[in-house]
Amino acid sequence: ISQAAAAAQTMWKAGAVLVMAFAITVVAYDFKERLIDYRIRSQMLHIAALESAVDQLEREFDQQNAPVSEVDASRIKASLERLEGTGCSETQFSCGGQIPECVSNLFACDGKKDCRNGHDEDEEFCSLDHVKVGTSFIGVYQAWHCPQALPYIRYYAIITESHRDTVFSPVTLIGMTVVFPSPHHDHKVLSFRSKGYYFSNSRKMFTYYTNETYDQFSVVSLFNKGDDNYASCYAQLTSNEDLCGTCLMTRA
Ligand SMILES: [Ca+2]
Repeated sequence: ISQAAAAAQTMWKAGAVLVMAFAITVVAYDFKERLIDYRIRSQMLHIAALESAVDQLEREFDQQNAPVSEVDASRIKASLERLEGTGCSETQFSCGGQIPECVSNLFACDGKKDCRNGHDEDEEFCSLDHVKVGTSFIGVYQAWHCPQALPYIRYYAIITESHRDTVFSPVTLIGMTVVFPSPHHDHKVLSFRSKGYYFSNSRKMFTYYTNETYDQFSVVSLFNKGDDNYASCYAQLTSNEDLCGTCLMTRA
């Protein structure tokens, strides 16, 4: 009986080993399948990224072959000036021209020509067309934090108030309403009003926002692309100037 029992036990063990070997083979096969599947998908993504990069290059090439427009020319000039510097300090306005000349920022766009070439009162530079009531912008904002990181959101901003300061004429007081879709994908639209200033002498706009959940923050928009239609901007906490995110605005 004991011999028969021992033989049964051996057979049972052999059976168990066979079942385990089969299970291991199935798992290994499944793993291999998944690995191949993963590799195929990552290759597809890689190919898609390459295709998109080629498309981008083709677009850039086409743009380079197109004649340079007046807008492109003034943008290039503005970015060159930013890169080269003007030779004037932060608190000074550069008159441009062949002979470098700087006047105080306070004298730019104050209604009286202070530069020899009168550039500090240039109609184009001192224009308030982009901050007049009713002007609207479409923006794209990406939050890094304050209070949390968010993917790109599109927003719509409209100037609701605009008053040139009677004493300090380079400053215009601004009211703005900003509308954007709720980041929680609940199809709600959020809007808030802000107040701020536009400084003609530096073409910078500061708008201040208060949110119940975190500190007051401000958005600094720079019309530094050589025209009134585009501004690069960033949001920061007003208290410590901690950078919250960056944005781009285009006149709608
Ligand atoms: Ca002036």
